[in-house]
Amino acid sequence: MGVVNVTPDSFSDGGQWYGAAAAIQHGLDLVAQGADIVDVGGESTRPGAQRVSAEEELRRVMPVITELVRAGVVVSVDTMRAQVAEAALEAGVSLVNDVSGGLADPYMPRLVAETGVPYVVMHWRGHSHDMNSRAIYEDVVREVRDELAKRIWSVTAEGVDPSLIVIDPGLGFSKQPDWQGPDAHNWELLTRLREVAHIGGQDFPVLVGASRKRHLGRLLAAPDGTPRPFAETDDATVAVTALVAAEGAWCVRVHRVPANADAVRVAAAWRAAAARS
Ligand code: PMM
Repeated sequence: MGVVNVTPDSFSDGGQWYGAAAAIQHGLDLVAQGADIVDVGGESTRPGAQRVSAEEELRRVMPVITELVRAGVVVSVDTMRAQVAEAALEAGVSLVNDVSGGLADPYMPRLVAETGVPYVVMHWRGHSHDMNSRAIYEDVVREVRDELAKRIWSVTAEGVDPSLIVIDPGLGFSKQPDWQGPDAHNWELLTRLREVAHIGGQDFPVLVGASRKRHLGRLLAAPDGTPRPFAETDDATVAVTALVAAEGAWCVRVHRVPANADAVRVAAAWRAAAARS
């Protein structure tokens, strides 16, 4: 899954694809580079971000979604708002990626249920403006899994087909970016994805959004502790992609597609060979 953030302020690529024409071209480029899905979002979720209005979100994403769908691209909409998801679905998106897992907008699960599209339910503890204050866990894997289980029960009670749910541990969302010590939340989740995804006796498909996140910049910090800038963490993202794809992740959400697409193919060959032996 390649990312098109139509925002002026996203964490990793804010402003680069803010204009519709640039965003559309970028989406087409991502597909040419090997993306199976293009994820279009109009609201930044970087830590500390304030919300934009639904009107502004629609203004940003709709021209891009409409054009990419027209070009035959499989598009997902990255939104927490049912109003935006509904317009995007009418325009032909194939998947709803809701980082709040149905918590931000009570109308979202019913809409998804009615349209019968795959639904990415991410682990989320609240909006970005103060999400870091919620990054407190005794056992991050157990708590993320339990909170995802509650979301799954809740959205299936609203009619969402469980076979269309994809779960996401929500890397960087109310998670500390440390790479060692008791608060290495993202790394613990990454290394125990199978446990996170085993809910109610079922193994849910998993989407991983590690690309350019702060835990990579922290890991690769300079000797004086300055984090590596996010645009220089793409190689580390590829390493994570190879590892989680080999573990069976369903999808990785990435900003730079080519090397990640190669890593996914390596992992697929790896898994196939392992299954034969
Ligand atoms: N991360 C961001 C935005 N949308 N969606 C899913 N499902 N998972 C994620 O981890 C995720 C997401 C924020 O990243 P960006 O602003 O760098 O694109």
